[in-house]
Amino acid sequence: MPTSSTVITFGTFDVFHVGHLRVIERAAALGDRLVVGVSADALNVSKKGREPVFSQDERLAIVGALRWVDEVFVEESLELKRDYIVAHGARTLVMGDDWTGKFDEFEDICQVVYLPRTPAISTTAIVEKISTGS
Ligand code: C2G
Repeated sequence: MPTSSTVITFGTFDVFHVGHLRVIERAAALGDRLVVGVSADALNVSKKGREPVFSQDERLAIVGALRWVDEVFVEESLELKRDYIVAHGARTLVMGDDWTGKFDEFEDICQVVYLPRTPAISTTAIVEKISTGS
C-alpha cells in the first residue's frame, strides 16, 4: 500500500490571485503531496489566442514557491492529462468547478474532484480593471 497520496491540479495561474491560492490550498488538503501542472505559453496561445501576462517561467516560479506545492511542471498539452496523472502517480485530480464533468474520463485511474471557484475574481477581470482604471 502506498503511504502517501499525491494530488495533481492544472492551470495557467496568470496574474496570480486569491482564487488561485484558494484552489491550491484546498487541493493540497486532499492529500499528502501536491503537484501542479502550469500551462505552457504556447498552450495559452493555441487555447486562448493570447500570450499570458506572465511568462511560463515566471508562473512556474510563483506557483512553485507556494508552501502547499511540492512540485511544478509545464503542462505542454491539454491532451496529455492522462500521461501526467500516471507519471506523477496522482491519486486525485482537482480542478475548479468551471471544469465540472470535463475530466470524468480519468475516474478509471484517479479520484476526480471539482472544487467551487472563488467568486468574483479572475485574471481577465484584473487585467480589465488595470487597463481601464476602474
Ligand atoms: N480558479 C478558482 N477561482 C477563481 C479563478 C480560478 O478556483 N476565481 C481555479 C480554476 O478553476 C482552476 C485554477 O484556479 O482550477 C487555475 O485557473 P486558470 O489559471 O484560469 O487555469 P485554466 O486556464 O482554467 O487551466 O488543463 C487546464 C488548463 O491548464 C487551463
